Amino acid sequence: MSRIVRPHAPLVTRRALIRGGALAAGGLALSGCDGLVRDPDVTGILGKAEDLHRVSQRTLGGGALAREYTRLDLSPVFRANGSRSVADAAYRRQLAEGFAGWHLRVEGLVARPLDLSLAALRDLPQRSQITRHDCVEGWSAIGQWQGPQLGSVLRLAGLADAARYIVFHCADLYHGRPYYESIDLADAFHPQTILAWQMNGAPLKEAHGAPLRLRVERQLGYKQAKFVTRIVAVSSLEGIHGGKGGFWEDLGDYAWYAGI
Ligand SMILES: Nc1nc2c(c(=O)[nH]1)N[C@H]1C(S)=C(S)[C@@H](COP(=O)(O)O)O[C@H]1N2
Ligand SMILES: [Mo]
Repeated sequence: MSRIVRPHAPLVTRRALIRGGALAAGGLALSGCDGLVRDPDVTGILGKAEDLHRVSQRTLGGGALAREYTRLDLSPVFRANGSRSVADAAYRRQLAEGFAGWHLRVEGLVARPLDLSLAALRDLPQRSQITRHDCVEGWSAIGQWQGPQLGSVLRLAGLADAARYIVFHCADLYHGRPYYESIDLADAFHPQTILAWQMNGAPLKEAHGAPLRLRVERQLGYKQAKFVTRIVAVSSLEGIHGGKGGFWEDLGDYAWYAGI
């Protein structure tokens, strides 16, 4: 008697299921307007499945908003993860001074490089949102975030035509290496993508990324760069640290496009 023996199916994670579902649903839509949404520049750094995931989420969801919650939904405890403090001497001094002399640098492929104080960031039109943070390690928490939209800051600086990605450099070292992240322009100009200086109605605590962190609400926790000091518009992610666009992307082979 013979029988075909199949290898064990790989463990299916919740994310893989979601991704599979998005792909299956996206298949139809993709065939019609693939050329409109596919960005050839990005296919080099993304695996094919990851690129399809990004494209199908964009095709199906377009500028869809991440779900927003109410104050009643706020998590009583929002844990801090990754770097919870920053050793850098200049950062320690700025923290002690309430970040009075701190500046956010915006540079790269922009018409007007900027040095923005916290006061300047607070003076820009503000967006407040209550969203759920999902860490790839398997925990979630709902928090309120406030700050200017990243899009307003980028419009102030004036992006050059060649700009394709926005890179966020951070003040901390995690396991001895600089933390950084990057997103594409669709996420950079998404209405819920903000530079948050406030969490749950108070200035960010050090553990959560004081004085400024990224919130890019349609992606996983590791994309939410804390302690942001420098934002750079670039045409390619090549040559930036490991070249995969982020700390965990370089080190842990995490997906660059971490859509939820
Ligand atoms: N600069 C910096 N940003 C970071 C990290 C980090 O270690 N350093 N960790 C990331 C991860 S994995 C998560 S889940 C969130 C945690 O944010 P929280 O500390 O506010 O919960 O920050 C992200 N941003
Ligand atoms: Mo995370």
